[in-house]
Parts: sequence; C-alpha cells; structure tokens
Amino acid sequence: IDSSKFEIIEAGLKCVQGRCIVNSISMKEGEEKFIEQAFTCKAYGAAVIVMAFDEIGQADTKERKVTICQRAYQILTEKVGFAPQDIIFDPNIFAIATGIEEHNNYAVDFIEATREIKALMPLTKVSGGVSNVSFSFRGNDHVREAIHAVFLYHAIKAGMDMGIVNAGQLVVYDEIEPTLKQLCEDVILNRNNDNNEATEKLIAHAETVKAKGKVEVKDEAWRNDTVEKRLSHSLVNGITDYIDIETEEARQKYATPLEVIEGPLMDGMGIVGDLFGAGKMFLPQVVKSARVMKKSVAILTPYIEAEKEERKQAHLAAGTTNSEAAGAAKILLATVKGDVHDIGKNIVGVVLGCNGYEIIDLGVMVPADKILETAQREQAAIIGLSGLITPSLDEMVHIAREMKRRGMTQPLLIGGATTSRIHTAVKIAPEYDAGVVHVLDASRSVTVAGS
Ligand code: B12
Repeated sequence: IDSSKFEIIEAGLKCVQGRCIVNSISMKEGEEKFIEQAFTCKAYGAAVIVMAFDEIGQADTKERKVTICQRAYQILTEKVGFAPQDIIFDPNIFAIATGIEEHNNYAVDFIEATREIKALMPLTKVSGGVSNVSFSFRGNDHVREAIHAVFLYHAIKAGMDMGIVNAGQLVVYDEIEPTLKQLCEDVILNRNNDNNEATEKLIAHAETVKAKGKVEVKDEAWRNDTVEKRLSHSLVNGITDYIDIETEEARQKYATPLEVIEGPLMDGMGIVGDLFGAGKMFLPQVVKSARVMKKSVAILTPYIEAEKEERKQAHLAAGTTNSEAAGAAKILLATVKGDVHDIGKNIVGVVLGCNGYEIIDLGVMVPADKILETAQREQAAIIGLSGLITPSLDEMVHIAREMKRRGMTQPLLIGGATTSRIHTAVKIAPEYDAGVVHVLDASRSVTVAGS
C-alpha cells in the first residue's frame, strides 16, 4: 500500500486481505510519530518500507543512510516488536549525472549503504525507486534503460532485494553496447569522473544515441547471423517478431522438430538461465523469454504430431503393427507444488502424446495429494514429475515417500533442470521401491516410458 498520507495507508490496511507491505514510514516527523505509525502497521500484520529519512532530511551519503536505517531498526525491533524480516529499507536512490559534483557519488552511496545494511541487519531487505537514478536523461529512454540495467546489476550484487522499475523498459546487461555500458559503469560507480569527466562523456554519447523524435532506431544486424544465433537472440531479448520465421528455418535445417527444441531452443534458454543466475537478466525479462520459447514450441508442435501420423500411415501401408496405437497407456504429468515452470513438462507431454501415450497433465504447483489421488483414480501407468527450482527436489522426495505409503506401484519419472541423476538416485529412489528414473530430456522420455 503506497501513499505519502498515512491516513490513506491505514484506510488501505483496513480493506486489503492478506499481508501488506506499507510504502513507506520514516522518522522525518520524529521518533514518536514513527513509532505510532509502526505500531499501526504491525497491528494489521503489515511489513514496512522504511525510508532513510530523519528529522534532518533524506539521507544522501552512505554514512547517513546506514546510521538512519540502524536507528530505525533498533526502534522497530526493540520498541515496536517488529520481526527484522518485516523491515525493508529504502536508502534513497538519487539522480546522478546532474552536472552537480556533489551528486556524482549518489549511486555508489546507495550501493555501498545497501552492502553495509545487509551485513549489519541480514534479515532485512533493501528496496529503491530505480528510475530516479537516471532522471538526468529524461527523454532518452535508450540511455535510461542502460543506466537502470547497469545500476541494478551492481546494486543486486551488493544485496538489493527489490525495486520499483518499469519492467517493460529493462535491457539485458550483457546486451548493452560496450561504449554505452562502459560510460554508464563509470558514471554509476563514479570512476574516471574528476571534474565531471565521465558525466560529460555520457552526456555527449547520449546525444549520439538519442532516438530521433518518436522514431525508434532498431539495430537489426543480428538478423544476419546463423539461425541458432538468431533464435538465441530472440529468446534472450524476448523478441517474438521473427520467431515464426526463425523456427520454420530451424525446422527445415534440423532432422526433426524435436531436435530444434532440444538443440537451439534449449541452448538459448540455457543462456537466459545463466544470465538470470548471474544477475544480468531480471525476472520480467525471463517471463518474456518464456513467452518466446512457448511460441516457438507451439509452432513446432503440429509437426511433431504430423510425424506420429506419418508413422501410423507407414505402418498401415506396410501392414505392420503400430505399437503407438496399441492400448494407449496413461502417463500423468505435473510440475510439483511450489513450482511454476511448465515449458519442459509441456514439451514432454507433446512428445509422449505423439508416441502413443494418453497424457493427463495436471499443470503446475500441484500438491502431492492431487497428483497421487488422480494417478490412482485414473489408473495412470506412469507418473512424471517436473521441477526446476531447488525446493522441488524435496517435494519430489516427499511424493516418492507418499507413493510408498500408499502402496503404489507405478514407476516415477523425474525431470526438469534442477533434477539430476545423482539426486534422483541418492535422495528419491531410496524412498520408493517400484522404480524411480531420472530423465534428462523429452526425447529420452519416450524410450524410458517404453522400457
Ligand atoms: C523460463 C524460466 C522461468 C519462467 C517460467 C515460465 C514457464 N511458464 O515455465 C518464469 C519467469 C516464470 C520463472 C520463474 C522463476 N524462476 Co525460472 N527459469 C526459467 C529458465 C530461464 C528456463 C526454464 C525452461 O523453460 N527451460 C526450457 C525447458 C524446455 O527445459 P526444462 O524445463 O529443463 O525441460 C526439459 C528437461 O528438463 C525435461 N523435463 C522437464 N520436466 C520433465 C518432466 C518429466 C516427467 C520428464 C520425463 C522430463 C522433463 O524435458 C524438457 C525438454 O527436454 C530457467 C533456467 C534454465 N536454464 O533452466 C530458470 C530457472 C529454472 N528459474 C529459476 C528461478 C530461481 C526462478 C524464480 C524462483 C525466480 C524468482 N526470484 O521469482 C521463479 C520461480 C517461481 C516458482 N515458484 O516456481 C532458477 C532456479 C534455481 C534453483 N536451483 O532453484 C533457474 C535455474 C534460473 C537460474 N539460473 O537461477 N522462470
């Protein structure tokens, strides 16, 4: 709940279900008011964003930011009874490159204050309004986006947990042109900036890359690359514009549509995962990548299905038995509780479905009970679990244990990026006796299911 008027915040707290985060309270009107507002927030079970603001004013230097946050922390935890994990500090992101020399260290002050706050009060979180930092470049979104990405890259490394930013206007850190990136780094980290030198250079460069009026200048050079590189570029940058053309070109180049998925598309998603893991891509960008991947898979799916039809016709023509058509065994697929990733599971569903299995897909975030009850009721021959985040591994162990407790006999297939042969063998398989197999990718799922 965000308002500069506390009575509005309180009115909101009365209406909203669940736990809120209040943005924000501070000590600008003194300790007494701060404590009173904090008590009100606590009474409603809300967490608070505390601005680094005291009776003197908004904290600008690293020292003031840290001192105010520590003082607020002490009051909140000792006098109001706040749990440290319900405190989020906003140590103020101020505009840099304003031409005023005192402003040059503002980004560094925020980053270093964040590092110290997280070291001193590790259970608290740090947030900030990101677009403030690039305020000097209003009207030049190209430069602002680059500044935001570079700033977030360093601030997140220092411990920043959350921030307010236009997610649609973020660029991928590694994709910023080297000159612009270097200049942004210098200005943000206040390097090579004696006499505003770095600032001046960025301002001069900004003029050259400024989009003329409303006309967007798109760099389309990447479109001359190989199809694999183009697919990867589209995935990393969340571009859907050409994905149908690229997918079709790849489909014609590779022997089977599945090879396009297992090859260039998976490689591209691997890059997305690495950049995300390294803090060089942010969640909203990964959502866009997932959208591109889904679109490409959707284009390939009819071809995977057509292959099945071809095999069927070939069997008919040769008078041979088509095992795919015989007694479709049911396979139940689900992404386990707590996990939202479904691209891989969906691909496995298509591939198995095209190989003669009837697929029951329970979707994502599926609790163990639902998986096992449905499997028993529907008499599924195999249960396939997908999981991509570490907590899913424990959930899979739990499901295996539950299967044993229920006396189930269906084999259990384990898949998804965080799963592994070793984890499956050491942690999951010992919990269930009727067969637990780790499956590396969708193409292997057919041979495993058939064996
Ligand atoms: C796309 C993506 C997302 C999308 C998912 C969209 C969607 N609808 O699926 C969004 C943006 C929503 C997302 C969210 C998050 N993500 Co994510 N995400 C990814 C990313 C980049 C790609 C995953 C993917 O689709 N790969 C392509 C598919 C085809 O591959 P696959 O799933 O492995 O599937 C293949 C095989 O594994 C196998 N398979 C898969 N399932 C099954 C099942 C069976 C039965 C069988 C037989 C085979 C099988 O067959 C498939 C085809 O060959 C990965 C990085 C990576 N390289 O994996 C991170 C990644 C998985 N995400 C990660 C994280 C941390 C998150 C978040 C927690 C981020 C956050 N801070 O909120 C949230 C998770 C929220 C939640 N509770 O689940 C981490 C996980 C780290 C960890 N060990 O815990 C990763 C590894 C990124 C990273 N490097 O940090 N993410």
